[in-house]
Amino acid sequence: LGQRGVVVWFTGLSGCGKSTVANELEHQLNQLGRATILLDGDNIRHGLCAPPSGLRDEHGEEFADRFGLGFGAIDREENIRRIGSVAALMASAGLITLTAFVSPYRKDRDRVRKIVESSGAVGDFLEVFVDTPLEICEARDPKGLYKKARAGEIKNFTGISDPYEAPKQPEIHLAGNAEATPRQQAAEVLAELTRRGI
Ligand code: GGZ
Repeated sequence: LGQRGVVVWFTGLSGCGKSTVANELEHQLNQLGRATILLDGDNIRHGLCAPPSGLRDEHGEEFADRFGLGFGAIDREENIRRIGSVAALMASAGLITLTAFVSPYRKDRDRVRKIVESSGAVGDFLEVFVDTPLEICEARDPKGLYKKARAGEIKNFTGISDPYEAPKQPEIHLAGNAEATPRQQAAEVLAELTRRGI
């Protein structure tokens, strides 16, 4: 393919805009003729990591109980481990691999970084912190999840009843505010990729 693999790892609260910015960045890269893949909740939590439904094992237990991932710390760790390993595979095939997950735990993100950076065949890992303040994310509340979390209807909700460990030295820090458009934020990431020769 003649292109170096890279993982661009977006992290931030629910509603911070990471999926929107990642989609916009993918569009900008495609316009430049670059091959990309975007991993997000739609194709991972609802795809690869979704529990099989209706299937029962030899004891009559639903497989969902064994394979489904929730939002406790261990389940999030496993979610990120699987995504990291798929992302590393994609990047090793030369794709610019974009991921958009809350990924609230520093050690889980750092583990993916190690996998990507330590394998010469994979390439670079760029952590993009979409640092939109909680108040803005909560005001947007596109799926009504914050409202439910405040009402106690969703447990372990990041930012409300579960921690978010902000990156200490992200390669790119998007200080989100109401003014910055997703297109501008994506352009900021694109400029950094260009600067690094990717
Ligand atoms: C955080 C949750 C939760 C809890 C459901 N905490 O805005 P969204 O809806 O589309 O993004 C959130 C998504 C988080 O899934 P991830 O796979 O990105 O999480 S992690 O990286 O931590 O494994 C939100 C929705 O799922 N959601 N419950 N309790 N977000």
